[in-house]
Amino acid sequence: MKNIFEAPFVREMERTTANMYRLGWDERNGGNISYMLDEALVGKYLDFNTVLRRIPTGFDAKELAGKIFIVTGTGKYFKNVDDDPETNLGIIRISENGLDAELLWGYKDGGRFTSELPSHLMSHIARLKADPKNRIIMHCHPDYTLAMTQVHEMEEKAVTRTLWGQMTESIVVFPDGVGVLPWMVCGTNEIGRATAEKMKDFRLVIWTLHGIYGAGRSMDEVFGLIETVEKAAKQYMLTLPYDKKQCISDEELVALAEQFGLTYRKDFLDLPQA
Ligand code: 2HA
Ligand code: ZN
Repeated sequence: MKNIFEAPFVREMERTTANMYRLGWDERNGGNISYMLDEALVGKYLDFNTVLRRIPTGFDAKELAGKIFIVTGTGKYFKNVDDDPETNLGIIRISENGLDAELLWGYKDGGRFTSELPSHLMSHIARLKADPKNRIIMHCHPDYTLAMTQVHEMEEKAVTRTLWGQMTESIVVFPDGVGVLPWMVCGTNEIGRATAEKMKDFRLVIWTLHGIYGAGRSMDEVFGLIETVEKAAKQYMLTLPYDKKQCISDEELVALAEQFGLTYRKDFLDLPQA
């Protein structure tokens, strides 16, 4: 067996959580990541016959039966993952009946996966239908995105249009736009179902007065999505007190979309009917 502490997926979780903490996206125990792993790769590091504990998932995750995830722990701080991955992370396999997570490694202090696991697993199910190569769900609390949810109308066409209008990269990076949920109690199956419903159409879902969810094939993709939304929200919030002279117009967004060959949410723009 190879050394699990040198596994690329453990290193990726360490690096990513450290970067997110450094950017201020994950205060205290804020944020969580789940990353669906390749079984053959995990098999080089762990013995699948050794199940350390069984932990109820809290809902029926049968659609993911047998799938293996590395997941941040509940109550754990992103700033500590790099120093002690075996306590702050866990590797789980969804049981055949979908009701349990079989712990294969980690949560060394008796801990368990993030309280947001239902939102994560339901989002994985939704994203895998939209993109079979999806692997990662990431949640965090970036400052300007969060601030924007206090002052902006929280409707997805309006939020997406504002973010696209702030800077050129926005529509290029998230041409599919952002989904929006109203404030809801977190950690519940209800917010999980609502998030997953949005994930059918969006890789990004903003939770009003809470944070953001991102989905993608790789850490770079998801991190980059959230980073770009946060940067656009920062432009919006930094310029909010001033008399704004311009933002990118609908016609200019169309020109960008054509230049980059984007499949984008045309219904989020107000263009004259052709
Ligand atoms: O894990 O961010 O939404 C802490 C949270 C809950
Ligand atoms: Zn949160």
